[in-house]
Amino acid sequence: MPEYMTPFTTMINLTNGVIPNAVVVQKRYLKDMEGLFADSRAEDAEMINNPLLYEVHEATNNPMEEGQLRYSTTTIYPGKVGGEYYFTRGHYHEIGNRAELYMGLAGEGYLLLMTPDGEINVQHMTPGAMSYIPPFWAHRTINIGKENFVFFSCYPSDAGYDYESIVDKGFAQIVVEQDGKPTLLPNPKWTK
Ligand code: PAN
Ligand code: ZN
Repeated sequence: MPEYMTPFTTMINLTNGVIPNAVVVQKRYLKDMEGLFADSRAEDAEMINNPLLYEVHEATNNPMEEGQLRYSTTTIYPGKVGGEYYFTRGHYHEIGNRAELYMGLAGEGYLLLMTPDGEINVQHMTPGAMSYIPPFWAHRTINIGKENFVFFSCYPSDAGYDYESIVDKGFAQIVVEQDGKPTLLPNPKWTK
């Protein structure tokens, strides 16, 4: 006989991403992102202010076992470091074949995806956009607007996070403001 978990419902504020009874709220400041922005001088200069770039509200602590799901919201604040829009650290899933679903709730962002070979894919996310992250793609979200960019994520509980590969190599492309528009450029720090 399986042990039956009790079903439950979580309330989510669809405009600001707040989950009132979140089990974990993570706040990521610039100092948590050291070395990730392409313009190191701009990053160093901004470190004095150490702005809050984004926060994650985790709705559950469902068991980290195959078959279970977890879900969360992420709010990325508007801002730039050396012309590069604020983004999440980005990761591969530790168990590489685990997929994920994102849904845009407020504001405007890019979902930047990359295979281990450095192939890049970009999805434009606005409220209602449902973006699928297939297995094995690294993923990072970027606020390309002037308002908070808020999205919902749902992922297998056992997916895990591989941040180290991104810290070591970065993403092959960056998103910077050029002529007032978000523009993809090769990342000068990228190493294959
Ligand atoms: C998301 C991310 C969240 C924050 O829930 O964890 O948006 O991004 P980083 O984890 O890269 O800092 C997700 O993709 N979970 O698997
Ligand atoms: Zn993920």
